Amino acid sequence: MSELRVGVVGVGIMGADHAERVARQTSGARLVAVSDPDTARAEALAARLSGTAGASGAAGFGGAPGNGPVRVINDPLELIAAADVDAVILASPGFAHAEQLFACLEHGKPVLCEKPLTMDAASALQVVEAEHKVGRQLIQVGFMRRFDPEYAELKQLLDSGELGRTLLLHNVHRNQSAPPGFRSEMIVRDSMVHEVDIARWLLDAEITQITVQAPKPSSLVDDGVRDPQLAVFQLANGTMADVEVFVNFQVGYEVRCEAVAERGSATIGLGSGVFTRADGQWGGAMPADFRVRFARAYDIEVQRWVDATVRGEIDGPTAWDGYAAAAVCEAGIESLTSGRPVDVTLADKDEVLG
Ligand code: ISE
Repeated sequence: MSELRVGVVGVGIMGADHAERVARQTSGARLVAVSDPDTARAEALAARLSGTAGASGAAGFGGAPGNGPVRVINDPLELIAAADVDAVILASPGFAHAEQLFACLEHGKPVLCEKPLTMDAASALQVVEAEHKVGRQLIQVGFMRRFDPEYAELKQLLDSGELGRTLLLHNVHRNQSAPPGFRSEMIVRDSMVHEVDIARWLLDAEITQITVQAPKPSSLVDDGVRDPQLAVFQLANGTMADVEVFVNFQVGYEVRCEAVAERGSATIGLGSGVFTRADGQWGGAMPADFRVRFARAYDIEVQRWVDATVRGEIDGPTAWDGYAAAAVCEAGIESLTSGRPVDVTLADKDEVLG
């Protein structure tokens, strides 16, 4: 396969960002098709990205050749089945993922699926089982933080054992504002899910129990929305993590993680760029959203997904990771309602994948 022909399903904020990334700066790949229920949006994007010249010399990449034409295919299932689409990026809303993932598996199409994998643990497990039947890993889940250079360095440091055994994580996840209609359970399933994956990855164990509680809500959020939220995870190896998620923080986008180990702690996300000290104040700029803060992570994620797909592999979070996160979030939403800890019971991995 000389050049991976990629189709993007769903070209809202994240899908459009990925489409642009593939068309302009991912080497070894080209954007051939996009699909979105908002056809005008899809048409406009296709027109903008058709024939894009490669940004040669873009940081970290060898540049891409001219992109060529991008067509709009209204039906996402038709895009997935199309003979000239080798691989798919799914950036549609989570509720559409299950059907589209099954279609990718049916047509043997490698897929980078934005989180959440699906809306609940049962359907996520069905996806894991269906992929296992295909006999090849075709699904990679878009937990892009694993590709962020700061998180990757933190993981390396913790795995090196230099600080002794890792005991716990403190996480902060703040968005400037959430889109209209972003409900309490979406804060768990669409935002906190990143910390669910990060905790499993950094602490190297499954989450066995989750508690989600909420203080009085910000007066700036819609009635009934519980924002911010505080969660505590217990992991199978005895480690723990806490998370504050506040998706209407107003100020800007901020993601921090402090790992506490036996002989020290390490913190990431303190803000890069220029820090100033002036007029009795210190500080720097905050990015407005995740596309800016995690731009490099998304670039690396998509480039590595393309390279692995060409080799017939995946290189990142698996369908199992997506399932485990879905199961934790389902329990988290239950806990948010009851205020009590909820146990997470996963299927037996060896039995499912053995
Ligand atoms: C969004 O969907 C993301 O994936 C961002 O990384 C996250 O910070 C945000 O809270 C989500 O809504």
